[in-house]
Amino acid sequence: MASNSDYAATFGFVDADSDGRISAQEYADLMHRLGDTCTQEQARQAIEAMDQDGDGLITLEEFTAYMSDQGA
Ligand SMILES: [Ca+2]
Ligand SMILES: [Ca+2]
Repeated sequence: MASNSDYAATFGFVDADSDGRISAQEYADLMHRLGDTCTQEQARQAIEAMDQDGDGLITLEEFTAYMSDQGA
């Protein structure tokens, strides 16, 4: 089972500009770095699935809650 600090490390990896929020653009960039194809629409939907307050950005709290729900 992953700890919160593991989530924070993963979050920091995705948060390319280190502003404490993951945007759809950062998510798409990560997918591209991993060699995956990800359209802006797919990135937006992935963000929407994690976004709890509807601001279109993922905070560490939202990310951790989502990952915990997945049992990851
Ligand atoms: Ca960011
Ligand atoms: Ca949010």
